[in-house]
Amino acid sequence: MPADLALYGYFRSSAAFRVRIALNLKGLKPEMHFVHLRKNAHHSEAYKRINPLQLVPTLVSDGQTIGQSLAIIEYLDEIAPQPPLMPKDAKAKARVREIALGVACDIHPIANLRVLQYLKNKMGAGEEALLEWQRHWIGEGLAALERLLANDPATGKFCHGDSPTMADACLVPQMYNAKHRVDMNLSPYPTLLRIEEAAYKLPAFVAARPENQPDAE
Ligand SMILES: N[C@@H](CCC(=O)N[C@@H](CS)C(=O)NCC(=O)O)C(=O)O
Repeated sequence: MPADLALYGYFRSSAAFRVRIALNLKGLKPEMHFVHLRKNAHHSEAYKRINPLQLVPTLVSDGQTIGQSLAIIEYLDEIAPQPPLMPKDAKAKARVREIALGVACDIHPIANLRVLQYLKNKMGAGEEALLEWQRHWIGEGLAALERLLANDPATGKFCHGDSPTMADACLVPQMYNAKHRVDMNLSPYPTLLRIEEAAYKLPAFVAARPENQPDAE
């Protein structure tokens, strides 16, 4: 267990939401630093030194900075193995990563703040077009995940088996964004909704929600 742990995040960030879920499941309480994305705090010189990519979250563990939510979650799983968020079996681990990356690589980046700002400021997209963009790409991604999970016997109460893994830590924040940020109808994704419901029965997922953070506005 590291002597000190700090998390740089933002209440609305779904990548930080993933890490908060993992920390809560493991009972870890890092020192929290809030990076106000809407006020461009992630572009400050000070934060650029902490995370050259200028994105949240960043974990600092005994002086080492770690960016990328999935790298952080796998790191946490190694330093605090209980409860495990990654299966041991190679095929199972690949499946958990496949689902997690389905969110983190194929859905989330296309609707990220900087992409939306570019579409708005450089391409002249209006509010309706921005919403349409997000709903389209999130819908494509969730439909793919629904197909992946629906008829696979490896899917249990959660994305993989009956306990939460890194896959659930990615799926639940993406569902939150779809529902609360862009007001999507999620009924075409019954398996995903069922998993989300199971997740929110656990306090670790509830406590990680944006509105439950100290910097929530
Ligand atoms: N792949 C990164 C993505 C991190 C990311 O995109 N974070 C968003 C918040 S959810 C951010 O910092 N956005 C700032 C921006 O787009 O300017 C991860 O998984 O940590």
